[in-house]
Amino acid sequence: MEGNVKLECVQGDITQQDDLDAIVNAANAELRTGGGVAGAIHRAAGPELEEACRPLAPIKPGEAVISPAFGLPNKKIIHCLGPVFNIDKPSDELLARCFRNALWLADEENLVSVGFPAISTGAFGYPLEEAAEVTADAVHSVISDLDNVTLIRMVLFGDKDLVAFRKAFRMGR
Ligand code: AR6
Repeated sequence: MEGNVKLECVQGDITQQDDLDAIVNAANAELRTGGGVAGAIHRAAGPELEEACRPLAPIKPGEAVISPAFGLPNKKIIHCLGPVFNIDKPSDELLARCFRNALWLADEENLVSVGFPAISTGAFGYPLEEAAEVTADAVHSVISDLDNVTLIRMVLFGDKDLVAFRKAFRMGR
């Protein structure tokens, strides 16, 4: 717990977080289906999602926009564009902005629980440990601003990702 906010790091699939109000998509600028997290979210949500996202695109690195969740069990999907590591610069600030903007947006929308994948650590090439540190700092930096969000869950796909994020969030194992 940090104030009124519970922080969790779990291993799992971001499309299987039935108890969360919102999940975050590691999107592409055009908010199209794509691969990785984005592909999994769009497949699970159905084709209406791409349709609903069209007027919201394009987005810039660090930006966050929100849509309905359609076939997913959550209320909303928050789409963030992470930086391509060392191409979109400063990569650490742009990655931090994703987490801060997504949490502020969730809070404004009265959402109480939000799940994040490890944005930018797949196709966008951000080294895992560094991304985990930037993420943990960014999350901690906005917690005191949040009035509605009371649960933030990092949903890590692999073993190594879980270890790196638990370490960065000082959770031990
Ligand atoms: N649940 C949780 N984490 C996942 C899942 C899942 N279902 N699938 C993959 N991961 P990526 P990026 C992990 O590439 O680096 C897309 O094609 C994965 O192991 O999805 O921000 C978009 O269209 C990795 O650790 O996101 C964009 O073009 C992390 O999620 C681009 O990739 C992020 O991997 C975005 O790249």
